[in-house]
Amino acid sequence: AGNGARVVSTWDFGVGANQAAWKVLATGGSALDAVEAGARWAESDLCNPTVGHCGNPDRDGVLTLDSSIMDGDGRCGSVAALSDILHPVSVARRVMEQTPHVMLVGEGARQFAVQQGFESRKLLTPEAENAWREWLKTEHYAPQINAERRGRPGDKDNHDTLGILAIDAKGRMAGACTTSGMAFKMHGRVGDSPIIGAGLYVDNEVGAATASGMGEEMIRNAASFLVVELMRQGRSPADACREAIERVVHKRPEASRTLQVCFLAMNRNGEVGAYALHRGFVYAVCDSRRQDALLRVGRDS
Ligand code: SD4
Repeated sequence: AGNGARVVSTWDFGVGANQAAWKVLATGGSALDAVEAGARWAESDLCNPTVGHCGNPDRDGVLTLDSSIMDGDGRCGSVAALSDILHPVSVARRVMEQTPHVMLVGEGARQFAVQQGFESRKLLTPEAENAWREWLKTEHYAPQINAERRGRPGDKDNHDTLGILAIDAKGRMAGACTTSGMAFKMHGRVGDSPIIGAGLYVDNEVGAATASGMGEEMIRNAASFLVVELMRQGRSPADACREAIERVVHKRPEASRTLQVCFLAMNRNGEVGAYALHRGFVYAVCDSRRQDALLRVGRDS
């Protein structure tokens, strides 16, 4: 399709997510269907210790998933601390479409998913359980900067979320975000990914933004909303992401030395930009010209 459709995703596994989304966009499908398809791909990816099925558990050994989805017309839905359901992004979409609410959490979210026909089953993989048992030996919780990713599987990076943004042939935008959150987080901890405005924000009139990295910093700064509002004021996607990073640093200069924060944005014209606090952030772009582009962004801290 030589249409103006485009999809962008965080991290190297974003290439696969984009390709799943592109199948929808290339045949004239909606941005909303595309981002859901891309996020579902990541959630079933058997090599990813930070999203969906193969995610690492919390410090109590429980795998809890966070996800959100947002349409450019302002509709949105999310789930947080959801257990035993393979596709949280699809549950988030049901929350958006089938309930008067935006967000369901924990056991209530799981019960809703089951009512909606999702299968409930234990998801923790043997690898994730081993990683957790290993972690229990020291119980040392120290999220680290995503230094250069070392390739997968076997990659030990503690945090990587799939954030995916799309614009379809009709110029409609949508986004989704899905993650198992920080490995070995406190039980009940919710990150930015399911919080509309923190890990994800989409507005057809302006553009869309998503975040990856230390979720607490995104929540503190309403960061994805901030990126979209900066674009509304006329910044390019890249400039908006850079300015949002500067805000994070300004608020917590000390913490910023050791935390990673990454933003990815696309405006309503399909222009893409990204920025990260530290080196190592990559993002994937897919449109009618290229389906597997992976771009690097970042700077030395
Ligand atoms: C979180 N933002 O739960 C997620 C984790 C992440 O790259 O994105 N890591 O805080």
